[in-house]
Amino acid sequence: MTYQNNFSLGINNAMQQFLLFFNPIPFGLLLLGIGLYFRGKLTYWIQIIVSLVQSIWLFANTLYYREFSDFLSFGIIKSSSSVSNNLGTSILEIIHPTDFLVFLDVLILILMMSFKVIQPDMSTTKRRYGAISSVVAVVLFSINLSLAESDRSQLLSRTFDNNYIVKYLGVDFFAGYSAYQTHQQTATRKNASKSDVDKVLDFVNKNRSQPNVSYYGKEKGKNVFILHLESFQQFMINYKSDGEEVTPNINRFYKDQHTMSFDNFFHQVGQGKTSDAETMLETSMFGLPSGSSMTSYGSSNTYQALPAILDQQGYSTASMHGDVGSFWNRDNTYKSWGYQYFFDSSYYDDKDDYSIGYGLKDKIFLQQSAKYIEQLPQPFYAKLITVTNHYPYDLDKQNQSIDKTKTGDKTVDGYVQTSRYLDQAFGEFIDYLKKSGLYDKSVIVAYGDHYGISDNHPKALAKLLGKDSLSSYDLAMLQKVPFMIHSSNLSGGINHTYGGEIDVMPTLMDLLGIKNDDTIQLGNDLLSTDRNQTVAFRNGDFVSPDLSKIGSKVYDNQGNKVNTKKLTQQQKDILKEQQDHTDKSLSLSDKITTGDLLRFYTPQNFDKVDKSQYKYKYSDGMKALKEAQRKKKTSLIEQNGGKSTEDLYKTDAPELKDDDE
Ligand code: GP9
Ligand code: MN
Repeated sequence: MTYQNNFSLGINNAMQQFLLFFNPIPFGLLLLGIGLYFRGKLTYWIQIIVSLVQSIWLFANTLYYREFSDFLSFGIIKSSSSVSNNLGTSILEIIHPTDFLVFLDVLILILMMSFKVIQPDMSTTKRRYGAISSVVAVVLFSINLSLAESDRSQLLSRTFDNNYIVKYLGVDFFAGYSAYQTHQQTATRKNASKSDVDKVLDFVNKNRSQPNVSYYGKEKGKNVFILHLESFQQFMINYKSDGEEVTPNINRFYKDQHTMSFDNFFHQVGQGKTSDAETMLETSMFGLPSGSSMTSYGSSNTYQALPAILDQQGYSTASMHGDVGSFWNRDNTYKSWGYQYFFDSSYYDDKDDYSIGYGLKDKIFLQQSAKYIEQLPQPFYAKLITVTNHYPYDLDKQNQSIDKTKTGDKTVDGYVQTSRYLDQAFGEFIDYLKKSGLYDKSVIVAYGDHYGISDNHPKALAKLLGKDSLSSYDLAMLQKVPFMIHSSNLSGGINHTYGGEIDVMPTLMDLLGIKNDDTIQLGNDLLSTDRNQTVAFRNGDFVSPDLSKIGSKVYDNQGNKVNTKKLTQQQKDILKEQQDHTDKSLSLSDKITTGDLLRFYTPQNFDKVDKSQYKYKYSDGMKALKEAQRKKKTSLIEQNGGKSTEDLYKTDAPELKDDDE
């Protein structure tokens, strides 16, 4: 019942339906059978405890799935210290009373035992029953596994999607599998060697596209802003709610004559959500099939990340975010990526009503960021991560300026309100950049990190889009997020190339004129003319300008299902090549990450990052910033004759108005 009601596993045929019913049995038998190795009452209590543990596992997965559309892996549990302190904010909103029904069996069994409705039969619990049930369990599991493989080959060797594993083999198997994987992590790193890099280089060099001569180096030496727009989807661009434009400022930026906007740009995140987006943007590597690459490997791995590369080109580099530094293990990962500064929530004034959900409200966060931006010696690379437009899309009354939508789905209806708020904050920030002069001295990149409304709300989403229903193809197209590059010397327009987050780093490096012909990156420059336009999703699906593969189905670019048997040989070859490209990109990315392969390879002109040189504690960061300004007198404040530009920043944040009075 939990499978059917709480997870969307994409059941396509009778076999899958059958396996969904069947797969709890082998493991149920195996685990409950443990009790049969014991005698008397103990048998029953062991079985009750086994039931309880399974119920807890199912319960935890139900809650986790509701927010992340995925299962709880041991990778995530292992990293929970950095996630848990924030997850609490929305957990109560996730729980449904019916979720507790998974404990019903345990409760009934305990009552029956306590009131002696069940009388343990001391004479018949023979040990061989334990052995028999174990053997039967193994046999049933073998049947399960071979039926699964016949329906979906390479199920376990590819494992791009945890949903597949649960659909075919069950949540219990998934638990064991994921525990095993975590244990393997340690071993994988040990087993990796220099020769593994050759295969990677082979692929990467073939995939590398030629930079476009009309763009290469065009933005050399300019400041770079990365504006990370939380959960902001492409469909919000020019979207009207009840006739009212929701995000006028972002829309204006999108259409600006100096903005290159991409309308076939996809997020490619997995379970790591924001952290996956950051990983792709700044390392051109994918996140992991499960868990977050930043939390699992960010502290220990070797990287050749964008901040480090720019640092070595004379840039100041900073990430700013109104949440605690430990979230997604940023405080460690950023050191490996070579960020000189990480202005986390400890750098920002926080009063009672300044924060909501995961951190500082965007208007307050961006306004306070100005005082750090103006101190960075130019050129700088500054990433600002917003967060108010985050599930569950709550916003206090005083900040609401548009009505909720009326789909009836609580998770969905606040989305336009927080998007509007994000838009206003964005507008205020852009105004400041204009007034302070930074606007013309900077490349401003703005992008949405991932979906806001997950595939689990198809009905509400369809209503928002004015459609009757949404197909799998429609849902895949809804994974588009805005990607915009603004600079006063660029001529803007809408670029239709297919690409995604993995492609941002090579694009920026080419624009900035940084040699990029021997690095290990899995994306390619969005402005190149000879680029591969197959966009890999983290689950192994892909989309492209022609054919797309979603789930087990192939679609044309109008969203019609394609009968692959009727394709021409040439089309079949292309399709296969696209699947290979997708599989290879993902699996090589995983090999690089899990084997920490970059420790064996350093591109020319790149100095290995020394993590120990970075300290992000407030006092250390401020000391370093002071020192940097003394050495290099190119910060905005310096150019402004030592006078702060903070008063140029205008915000209508109601929380700050109260302060003045
Ligand atoms: C928290 C924020 C949210 O710091 O970046 O991350 P997400 O839940 O979107 O992955
Ligand atoms: Mn996010």
